[in-house]
Order: sequence, then structure tokens, then C-alpha cells
Amino acid sequence: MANEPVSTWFKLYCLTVMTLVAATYTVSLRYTRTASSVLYFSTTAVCINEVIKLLLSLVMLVRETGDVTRCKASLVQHIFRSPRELLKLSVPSLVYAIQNNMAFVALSNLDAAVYQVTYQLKIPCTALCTVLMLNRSLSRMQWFSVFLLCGGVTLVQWTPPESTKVQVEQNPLLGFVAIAVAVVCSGFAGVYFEKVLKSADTSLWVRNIQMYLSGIVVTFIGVIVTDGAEIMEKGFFYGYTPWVCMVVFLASVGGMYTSVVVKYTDNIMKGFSAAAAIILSTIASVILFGLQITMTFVTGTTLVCISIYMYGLPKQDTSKITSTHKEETQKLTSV
Ligand code: NCC
Repeated sequence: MANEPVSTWFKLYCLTVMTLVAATYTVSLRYTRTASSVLYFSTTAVCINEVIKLLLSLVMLVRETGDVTRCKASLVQHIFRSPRELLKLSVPSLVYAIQNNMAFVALSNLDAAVYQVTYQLKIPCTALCTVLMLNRSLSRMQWFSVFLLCGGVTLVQWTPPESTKVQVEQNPLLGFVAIAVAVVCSGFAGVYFEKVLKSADTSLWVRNIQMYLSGIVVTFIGVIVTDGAEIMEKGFFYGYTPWVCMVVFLASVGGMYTSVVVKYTDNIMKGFSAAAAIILSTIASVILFGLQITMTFVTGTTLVCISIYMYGLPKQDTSKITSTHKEETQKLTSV
């Protein structure tokens, strides 16, 4: 399963769904946090999200193994007899739990457009984590293209901040701090998960189950510590409207698609491909629904295209330069 080849169309499909879900998720989450004065507990939403992802991953594992008996055997081997692996996966699950909670804090205090734009800083942060944690190197050109992409996506996604009145008080500073934390968490947890996933032949669904199990524990502790007293009074599902259920569902589906995308590409490519998917879906909306294209969109698209081209350029062979440099230095020191 680990190196099972998949078609480019399948990758493109996963990327497009992931990106569309992420866009819908951000807007719906913002709506549920600001449109009504009856607020649900965001910690419970993050916790339920982990439970749904665990159930979905179990279904996928049954599909992958072919039947329930083999699925059970796989679970016994990888869950009950592998406490070290569970511990390993508890690291990203803790970091993702913080990140997912931060998204609620940020979107409760900042406009969705401002959030989307600032959150793009995760692209260079992910690149930095990839270099540091996976020992990959990026040429100067690739670094430049990463920042160019960040700027391009910012312009492509830019929509004027909403002018509608929100029902709750907002604290923009808290919102920006939450985004900063989310950016670092997204980069670190994404690359950590990728490292664990690609360092062994273990199935993606098993890795997900390992991660979501500790995710449930961690997020449940978050529920008790943060909102425990109020939940005892009002109930776990207080304030859950159909919109809130949709947000939880989108978060689960988005998370599952993210894991598939990381499996078949990598975290930096996820950033680049997500940008391409945003552009393609906007162009599709222009053709299908007659959406107006703005100058900012065109500029952003141009930057994204240039950045994708630059990122793909072959790296300069610096090894030859370095060895010639070493020889020269040796000659000089021997003199
Ligand atoms: O920020 P981002 O992803 O890197 O966050 C990754 C999300 O995927 C979940 N995940 C990751 C790995 C894995 N094996 N299983 C998972 O469930 C994590 O729990 C985390 O929620 C992006 O690249 O922009 C992306 O953004 C999120 C989301 O929009 C932001 O985090 C804002 O809250 C998208 N998630 C959803 O749309 C629900 C994600 O698809 C893409």
C-alpha cells in the first residue's frame, strides 16, 4: 500500500476536494462563530471531529484489508501490540489538536478573508520544517518560489473583509496570536506525520487510526479542562445547529483528504497544488456561474504560476562547485 501507484487524476481529485472543503470549512466555521449569540463549545466540535475521522479510517481499513477479520488482525498488531507507535503518533495528534482549536479562536476574532490570507504563512513554515526535519534541501530559487507562492495565494484568495455586523465581541490581537500558533503547528505536525508515514510500510489508515485515537484522548481532555463546568450545566451538544454539524463534517472530510494528499505528494507540494486547485476552481466558477474575475485574482494567479514554474526548475549542481572549492582550499592550506 505504501508505494501503491495512483494516477495523476486521482491526486488532482483529492487536491481539489481538499481545497474546496477547506474553503467552505473556513467560511462556515466563521459563520457559526459569529452569526448567533448562542455559542456551541468549539472544543467539543474538535473532539467529535477526531471520533468521526477514526470511524471513517476504520471503514477505509476494512476496505483496504478486504474483510473484518484481517482488519481486526491489523488493529491488534498495530494498535494493541505497538504502544511505541501509538506514542509516536500522539505527538502530531497533540499538535493538530492545538491547531484545530486555534482555528476556532482565530475565526471567532478575525474576518475569514484576513484569516485565509494570514494563514498562508504556513507555506514557508512548512518548507522550513521539511528542510529541518526531513533533511531535504531547497535551492535559493525554490525558497524564493515558496514566498512568491505565499504572496500569490494571498492575492488569489483576497476578498474585501465582510461588512456584516457580528453578534459577538472580537479581539483581533488574540485572533492573530491564534493564527501564529496554528501556522507553526500546521507546519510541524504535517511534516512529522509525513516523516512517520513514509518511513515505514504501514498503511495510511492504520497511521490515521493511531493518530486519531490519541487525538480523541487529547481533545477530550481539552473539552474537560476548558469547558467542563459549563458543559455539565448545558450539555455536550449545546448550541449544535445543522450548520455546526456541517462544520464538524467538513473538518472530518477535509482531514481525511489531507492525509491522502500528504501520502501521495508531500507537504510543500500540498501548498503548491492547493494553490493550483484554488485557481482552477475559480476559473470553473467563472465558466459555470459567470463569476467576475478581478485584477487581484489575475495578479495572484500569475505569481502562483511563476512560483510553480520556479519551484520545478532543476537545482544547480552545487556538489561540483563545493568539491572544486574544497580542492582549492586544500591546495592553499598545503602551501
Ligand atoms: O492547515 P492544514 O491543512 O495543514 O491542517 C491539516 C488538517 O488536517 C487534519 N489531518 C492531517 C493529517 C491527517 N493524517 N489527518 C488529519 O485529519 C488535521 O487535524 C488538520 O485539521 C491546508 O493545507 O490549508 C489545510 O487547512 C485545513 C484547514 O482549512 C485549516 O487548518 C484551517 O482551519 C484544511 N482542513 C479542512 O478543510 C477541514 C485541510 O484540508 C488543508
